[in-house]
Amino acid sequence: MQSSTAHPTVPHESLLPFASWPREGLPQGYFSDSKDPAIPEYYAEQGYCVLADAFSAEELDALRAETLRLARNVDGQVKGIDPAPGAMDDWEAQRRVLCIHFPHKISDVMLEGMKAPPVAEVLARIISPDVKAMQSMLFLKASGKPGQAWHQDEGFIPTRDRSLCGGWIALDDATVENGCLWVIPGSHKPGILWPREFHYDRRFDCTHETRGYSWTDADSIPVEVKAGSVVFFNGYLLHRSLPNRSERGFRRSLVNHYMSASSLLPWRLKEESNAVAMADYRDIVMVAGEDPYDWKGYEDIAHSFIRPDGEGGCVEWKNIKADEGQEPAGSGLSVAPDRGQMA
Ligand SMILES: O=C(O)CCC(=O)C(=O)O
Ligand SMILES: [Fe+2]
Repeated sequence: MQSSTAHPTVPHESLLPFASWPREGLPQGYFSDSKDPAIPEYYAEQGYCVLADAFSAEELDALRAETLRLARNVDGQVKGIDPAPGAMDDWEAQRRVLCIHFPHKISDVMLEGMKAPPVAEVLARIISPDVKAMQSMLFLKASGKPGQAWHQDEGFIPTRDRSLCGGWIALDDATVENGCLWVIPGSHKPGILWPREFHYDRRFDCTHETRGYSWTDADSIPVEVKAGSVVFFNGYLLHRSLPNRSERGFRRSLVNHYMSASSLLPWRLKEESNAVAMADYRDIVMVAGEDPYDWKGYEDIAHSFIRPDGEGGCVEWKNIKADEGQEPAGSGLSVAPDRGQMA
């Protein structure tokens, strides 16, 4: 497998933050200009790319301040946590939340982040001129919080043309130590969705893990990025993140999911609906170009909620009552909460 790091033989876990980067400039696959002509080919071949310095210091400050406001849940719009009492300090208020889903539905600041011009520009070049967004996640991931096991986002959010793309905006420097994204370059290419199963690995949250592909963890690379960078990754690319092992801090990131606006989106179907072929989730935000389906109008479906972080065990861990760490045969039959939205 091709690696984009300068020293692929050194175990990444033992390196200081950014130590695997070249002495001068950026690693392969990282671009500082959203118009760089090499971006589309790199993304098509490797399944990911990074735009450095996409957000200014002021924009990052605004996104972090809004992250704090949402984590405090001042107006009670985030399901799953109580509004933070006045006496609770900012660290504790943010530490209690691993990830807020759909922040763009309750925050104009997050909505603007989703539509940021440098992000839209890259998307229009790697997906299609017409781009829509349907989902967002705001990770806070304080020290000690888990990562998310190997998965492919199209297994959660199905496009019809394989155009799904994550836009992972780093609000803090993301490093191996604090739980940056890891990817298996090129794993999007077969266009296969491998099976996803329940796991017993406490390094990860309760979301199911993808298995059955031929790569190993040794083929994966960490995508360390500076705050303000955006990691773009294909919906079929195998990716994961490890726990935040830093002493005291957050690994905050706003992740938005985008796709071509010319594909229907058969996502979050109502149970009574069997008509998959024409199903089209319309709680979307246009980010670039035109919406060929604007005649359908738009809907307000998604609500903001927090992701279970596995503290106290996942639903399956409680149901199966196996010994700690022992994965029983036949696991993976039960269903994780909200699994259609975890991406
Ligand atoms: O940042 C993470 O921990 C996981 C993010 C992820 O899987 C995604 O953004 O699709
Ligand atoms: Fe993901």
